[in-house]
Amino acid sequence: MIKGIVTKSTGSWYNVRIANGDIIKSRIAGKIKLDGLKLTNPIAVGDEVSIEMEDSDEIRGIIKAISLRKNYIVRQSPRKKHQLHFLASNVDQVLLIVTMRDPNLKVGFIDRFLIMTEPYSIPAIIVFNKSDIYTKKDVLYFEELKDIYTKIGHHVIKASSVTKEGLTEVQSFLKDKTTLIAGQSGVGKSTLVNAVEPTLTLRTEEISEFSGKGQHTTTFAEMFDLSFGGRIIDTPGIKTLAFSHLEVMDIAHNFREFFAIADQCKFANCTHRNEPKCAIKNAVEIGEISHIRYQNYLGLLEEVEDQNYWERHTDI
Ligand SMILES: Nc1nc2c(ncn2[C@@H]2O[C@H](COP(=O)(O)OP(=O)(O)OP(=O)(O)O)[C@@H](O)[C@H]2O)c(=O)[nH]1
Ligand SMILES: [Mg+2]
Ligand SMILES: [Zn+2]
Repeated sequence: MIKGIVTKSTGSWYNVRIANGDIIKSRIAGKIKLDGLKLTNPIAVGDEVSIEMEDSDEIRGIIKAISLRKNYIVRQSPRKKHQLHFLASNVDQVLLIVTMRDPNLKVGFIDRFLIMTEPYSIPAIIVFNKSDIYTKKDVLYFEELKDIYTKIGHHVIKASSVTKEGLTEVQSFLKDKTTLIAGQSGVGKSTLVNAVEPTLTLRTEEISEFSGKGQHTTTFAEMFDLSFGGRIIDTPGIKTLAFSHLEVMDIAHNFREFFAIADQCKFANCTHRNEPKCAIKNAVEIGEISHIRYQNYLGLLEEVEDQNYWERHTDI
């Protein structure tokens, strides 16, 4: 058996890079499950796998085993509600790319995304991209969001592949790390990667073609080496993030600044809504916790509860 790292996953076949740098196109033997969860793609980019070589012309490796993962990021499959979809595994950090315009930043998107990285405390660097097209109002809103996320321990960078603002900073974060690059479709993920790593030529949308609708240009997650050290995983754009596989407490535990003081709430199972003597509501009132984060939190709770309600009541 040979060990390698999965550099590309399409769900039906996988590229596995072995020690000498060769890429072996591989498939899975049998069924592989993750903690009993249903996955659309049981193997993630970033997985360390053991393969056996096979004598055939097209697909040449059979994945026999997956090494224990240090961490992983999963989301609900956009197509199959009851299945999960791997974004990547064994990453050091995530570069979450957003933009105020083209496409407009969806309210709550950042907080929804962070729900996926918090279970393993994967550091997130939030890049506000396309700063070259921000209006004065956008910049003010950016400053406000920057304060919110910096305060809870995330790095925030304003960047543009057009003016090159922030690119050196992005580069210094990427150096010697394995970084998942994620964000809504059309925010400029691939363009930014190409700009900080000139040896790469990831497919991007032409500026003139861009409709603001955010078509998917990158279709599969793929890992690339950086010439200055480190690796990145370019991923397809995220259209929507749903969380029907989660419970109310999963949301509460993954808002880090809420979790940090939740032991001061009167009730141990406080959901921080209408309960008396709630430390989180108090912190929101005195401005210690961001109002924006709190509103997004409430929205997520409602969504998770609605979904769970309908699931329980359609099964009977
Ligand atoms: N104004 C401006 N446009 C940009 C910038 N970066 C990228 N774009 C444009 O935004 C569009 C989308 O860029 P991509 O790099 O393909 O976006 P992506 O996030 O990789 O998209 P998907 O692969 O579909 O998820 C293209 O038209 C780019 O030219 C930027 O810094 N400023
Ligand atoms: Mg792309
Ligand atoms: Zn509370």
